[in-house]
Amino acid sequence: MPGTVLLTGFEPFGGDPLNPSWEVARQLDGCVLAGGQRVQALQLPCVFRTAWPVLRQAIEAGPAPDLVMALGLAASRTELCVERVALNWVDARIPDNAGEQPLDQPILPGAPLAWRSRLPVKAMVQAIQAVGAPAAVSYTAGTFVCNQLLFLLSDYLERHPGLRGGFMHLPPFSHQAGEPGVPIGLQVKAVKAALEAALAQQQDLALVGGSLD
Ligand code: PCA
Repeated sequence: MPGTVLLTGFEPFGGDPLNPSWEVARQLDGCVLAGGQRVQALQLPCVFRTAWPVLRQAIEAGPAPDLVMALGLAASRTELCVERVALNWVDARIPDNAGEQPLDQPILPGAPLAWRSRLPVKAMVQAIQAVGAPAAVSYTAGTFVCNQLLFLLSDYLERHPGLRGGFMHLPPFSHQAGEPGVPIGLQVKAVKAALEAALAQQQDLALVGGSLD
């Protein structure tokens, strides 16, 4: 029986009035996907100490979701980025929303340096491109709250093999043609397509998607 997709977005941070990741998640709340799964949106605090505990509590609150997908803003990117790797490292360039700014330290001492996403990231990129939005596989989720969330989620998934999950970074919204970024309506469509691809495919596609630099 189709279940739910837990879709998270972050609250605004760094002085911005809104965070596209939450705006997109919020618009998809309650939406029923092609496979019958219902999207449940959840806002996460942009706080190192609490983001993962809030998500973990939501994962464990009811029947296990079919998919956990976390979204975050990457202000400098021009494409929707499906993250392949989570690094066991934090190095905050700005304080989080609780004023904490951890520098150069492992997230989980003793854990592997990185976890890889087991989602079909290239199939997800292809699905996003098919709705007309720019997309790429990304091999770094940064060293701030998003990467930490993805690392702790990935570490949890390693110990809960029945559960699937991952992370996507979104570019800023563009409001008019020619402005950098991607319009909100297209981002909503693209994330929905990526969720459907992740649910439909267990194995990734053997497509070119790496980078030389
Ligand atoms: N982006 C930040 C944290 C919250 C968000 O939306 C990041 O990339 O770490």
